[in-house]
Amino acid sequence: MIIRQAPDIRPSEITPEADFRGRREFLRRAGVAGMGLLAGSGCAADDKPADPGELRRLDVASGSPFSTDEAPNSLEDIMSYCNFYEFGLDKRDPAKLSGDFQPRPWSVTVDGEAEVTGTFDLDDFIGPHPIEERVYRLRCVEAWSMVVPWNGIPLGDVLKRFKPTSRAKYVAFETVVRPEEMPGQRRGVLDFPYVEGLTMAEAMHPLTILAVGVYGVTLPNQNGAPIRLVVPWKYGFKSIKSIVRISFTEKEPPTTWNLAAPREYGFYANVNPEVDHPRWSQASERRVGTGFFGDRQPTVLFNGYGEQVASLYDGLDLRKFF
Ligand SMILES: Nc1nc2c(c(=O)[nH]1)N[C@H]1C(S)=C(S)[C@@H](COP(=O)(O)O)O[C@H]1N2
Ligand SMILES: [Mo]
Repeated sequence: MIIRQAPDIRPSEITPEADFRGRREFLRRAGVAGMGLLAGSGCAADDKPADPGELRRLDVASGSPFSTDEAPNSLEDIMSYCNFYEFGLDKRDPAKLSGDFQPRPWSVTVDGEAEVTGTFDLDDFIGPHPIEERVYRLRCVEAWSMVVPWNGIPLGDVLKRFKPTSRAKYVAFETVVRPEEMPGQRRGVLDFPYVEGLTMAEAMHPLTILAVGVYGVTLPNQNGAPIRLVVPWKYGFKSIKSIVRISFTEKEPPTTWNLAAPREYGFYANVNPEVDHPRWSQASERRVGTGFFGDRQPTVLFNGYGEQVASLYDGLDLRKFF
């Protein structure tokens, strides 16, 4: 089992970015030196994020060649500025309204075109894989971005264990449905469950991970606890949160934002500064946590991961398959 039952730490005890480059030192001091994560958020008293509960420490191997050395956003930024419509539409809703969500115990069902299928406890599901740190850029289709030090496991390594058949051409993902714990699901702004999908080649690509933590602790509820996808060269909406089902399919699976607005959101959703959203430009992005409003910077094709992933799309018209 990889998620250690180390002494629980409260989010208010975490001093992540301060010691980001000295992980061991950070973990040693995490229980002692609190900088008041939530207190520092500048929220009014009636606007306080919910206590996201226990965040447990993870054993994480850092130093991945896939990590960017750009400055990561603070854990406070990452936890307080979220998209997770199951908890509401406002960026602050997931932090404020996810306190009742229970990310443990958790199980993931694997089905479809594979030799091994079934429902697995999360610890068994991720257990065989060492957790790696991957510091990735996250580019939302809404034209803001962050840098997030995820902790996770390569999706491809996990999928191989289930021996997909030759008919498996895509991988579909589904988020949990729990209207009692997820107030946004009681209001039907989107058709839930939230669903997403990747081609098999995208799913097997070494950049694609299942994240189970951030900054060396288990994922906060608002960031997709206990397990979410991270596909750094695609718009953030592909990185589906709180996954309960993974299905190997022969046909391209439906995806939530494509179903909601097919002209605005395609299946591929590769970050591309030259393919504008019908209602706004994708040429630049606002980096959350810089400057007063966030400094604008140019957006890069495939979110800067073109060297690794461009060959996946050889011969594909990126305007047509947006
Ligand atoms: N189930 C689910 N997954 C989701 C979303 C959502 O609303 N529901 N929002 C997506 C969008 S639009 C983005 S930008 C990222 C944001 O991840 P973060 O809030 O952890 O930064 O999550 C994605 N995954
Ligand atoms: Mo997004």
